Amino acid sequence: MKILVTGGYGMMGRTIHSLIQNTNKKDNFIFLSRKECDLTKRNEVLAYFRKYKFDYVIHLAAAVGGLYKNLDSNINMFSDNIKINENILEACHLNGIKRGIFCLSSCIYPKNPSKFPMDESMVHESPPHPSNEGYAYAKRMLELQTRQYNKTYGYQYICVIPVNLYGPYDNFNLKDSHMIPGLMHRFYLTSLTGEKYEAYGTGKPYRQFLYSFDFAKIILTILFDKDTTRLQNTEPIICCGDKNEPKEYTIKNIVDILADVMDINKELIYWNTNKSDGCMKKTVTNEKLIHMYPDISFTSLEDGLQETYSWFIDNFDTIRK
Ligand code: GFB
Repeated sequence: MKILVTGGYGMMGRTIHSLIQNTNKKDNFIFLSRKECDLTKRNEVLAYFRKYKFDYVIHLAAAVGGLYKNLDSNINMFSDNIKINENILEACHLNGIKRGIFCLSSCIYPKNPSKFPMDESMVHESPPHPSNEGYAYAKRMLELQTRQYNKTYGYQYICVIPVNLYGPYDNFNLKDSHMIPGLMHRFYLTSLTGEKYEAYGTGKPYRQFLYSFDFAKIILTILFDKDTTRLQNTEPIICCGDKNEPKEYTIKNIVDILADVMDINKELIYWNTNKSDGCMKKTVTNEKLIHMYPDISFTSLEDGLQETYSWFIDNFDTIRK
């Protein structure tokens, strides 16, 4: 059995790589980097798939970034992701790949949904938040295309929709990263200068979080699920970081927890309200995932942040920043 992991050197790719190292499946995986194959180039993708003959695909590769990267690059976020997804799906179909995991994100959901928490049926209900509409519409098209392939050919192309992910191997770039790695990196640099700690926005928006290792376990559980009926014509599956009621935090809650983890004096934190808040709330429910896989467990946000910070400090010289 041969499994392709696109985005093999991103946070989730490296996390899956780390998880399978001590298993008997490790030689079945091929982790693809953008240096080996430019997924926006159709001919490169088709040639790469013809060469390796994969049985499964875990499609994680995407043009991604936090709120501020999306605000700056909605054009490329749409065009690059549309090309990547179209090329991967065509290559999967042409090479007879019948099961795959395709990664979306909770930020593709409607800006003004009919209800909270949102569930899998609401992805296309109304327009996404304008801050990342390029990325959101490209990923919504991935959901549409996988559903069409499943209906037409009986494939099991499963879309998973994680809430905000964080963990080791993340991109800690101060400008383009997501909130947790961006804050962690900036707070760390500030701690070396004794100046005040800057957080962006008002701190009022709500977010949900999922630790990268928990998400990697969910992906592998679904991929190797032997109960094919459970996965037939499966709509997307939302993946949050908790078992019961959706747990969401304000950005300020997160900043306070992170300050405790990093042993920072909260009195020295100030909010730069010239920076956009982005989407105020995008609460989704895990209910379907827990019904399908009741034994899944989750890492608490405090533990996940502690593990991420320890990894960040230990690997500071080589991390993506
Ligand atoms: O993770 P993030 O950048 O993206 O979070 P989104 C942005 C929220 O965190 C905003 C606040 O409310 C920011 O004001 N924030 C506070 C910060 N300090 C910082 C900081 O230092 N850096 C950043 N980045 N934010 C993304 C989508 O939305 O969600 C992406 O744009 C992606 O497409 C991702 O899907 C999962 O959660 O707002």
